[in-house]
Amino acid sequence: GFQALDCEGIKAYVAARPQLAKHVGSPDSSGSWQVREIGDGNINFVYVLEGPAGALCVKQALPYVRAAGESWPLTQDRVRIEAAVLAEEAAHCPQHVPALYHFDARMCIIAMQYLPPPHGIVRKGLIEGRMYPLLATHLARFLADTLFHTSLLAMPSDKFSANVARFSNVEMCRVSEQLIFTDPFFPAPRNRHTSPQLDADVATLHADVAARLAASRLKVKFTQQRQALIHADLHTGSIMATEHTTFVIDPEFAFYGPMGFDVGKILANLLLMYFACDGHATEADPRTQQREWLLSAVAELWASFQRRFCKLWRQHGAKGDACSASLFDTASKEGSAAQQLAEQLFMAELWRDTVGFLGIVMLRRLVTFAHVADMDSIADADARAACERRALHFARHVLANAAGVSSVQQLCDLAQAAWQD
Ligand code: SR1
Ligand code: MG
Repeated sequence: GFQALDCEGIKAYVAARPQLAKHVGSPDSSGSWQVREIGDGNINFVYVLEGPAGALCVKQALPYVRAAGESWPLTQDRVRIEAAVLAEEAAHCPQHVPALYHFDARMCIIAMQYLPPPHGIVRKGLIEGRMYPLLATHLARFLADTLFHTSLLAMPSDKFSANVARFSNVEMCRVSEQLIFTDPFFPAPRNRHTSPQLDADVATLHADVAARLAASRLKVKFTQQRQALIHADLHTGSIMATEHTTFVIDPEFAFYGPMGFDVGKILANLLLMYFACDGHATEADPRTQQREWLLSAVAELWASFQRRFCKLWRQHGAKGDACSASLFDTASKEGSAAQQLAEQLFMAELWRDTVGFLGIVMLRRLVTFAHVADMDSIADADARAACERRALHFARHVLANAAGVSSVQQLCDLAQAAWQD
């Protein structure tokens, strides 16, 4: 049966499996291996093993939420999902996904490629003031490649339906439905906001009919729309990067859902950091450059994603082996114009979803369970409250008025105006 392992247990587990041990060293050398638990997320325990031959990352899912303890049970099937999704993502975008070496359903363990320093969690890097020149381009590529290739645009409907069933992740989705779409509008038991200065703002949110209506529309979309295999937790804590490389990790929430949720979630997290920048400013580094870079990353990510996705659509359509992808023969002038129209309509709807999702995702990180360190780590309480309030008002505005935010430039202008408030 299942057994929760500690550092020594993980070492013995790996040493007993030659195919895993080879990444670290010979089992005989296991006495000299270093093992440490490095998980800083809300859900799992993550270990790094280092030995004479190299290093390995091992993740174990316990039957509860790490950040809440045993009072909050959580399906361990999330490990199966994570293993299957890592493999699926790697089939479409291997350069941005860590290699999966091992999956053990009984012990709820996966082992994967260790990403050595200077790789680090992007959220931490951003809080320290780092910028990642290739992050937006890489994430756009990851999103376009994984979302396009797992959608109906790229495969026939029988294969698509089988995928939807294979990646069913009902219990993890219910966590997101509750925390993201419902709890922001009620004094839910697990809710908290860090700064008491926000008491009145939170009370206003609980009575905000327009924001709640927008959130319920998005909740329906999140629950019903089977558009592509989405990562579903694509925040800056789910990304490891250097200046040159980017890896997306932790797809345990993945399922067939709306593409806009992935795009919106990552944009939301870049914008949360944008609003947090002032709270981390020092005389030596006023964070002006980082703030500007974050907005340019938001704009670049969307533009680059759109380009890449439409390019894949055209390339795939030209092969003529899919269903909706081959609606138009782009070799002809008429077909090409029709395809362009199809792309515009598709992207207009996706953009509206993206804006709404980014609004609700920002809100929940400020007022429900599981915050972001970008805000929570701001030491000065008044500075933190000011950052949080600007983010909250911006998020509420774009959530309730998503249809009126017609371009990524307008989104960035709104963010800048909210920051200047
Ligand atoms: C109980 S889970 C809370 C949050 O942690 C994960 O990283 C997801 O973002 C989830 O919403
Ligand atoms: Mg995670």
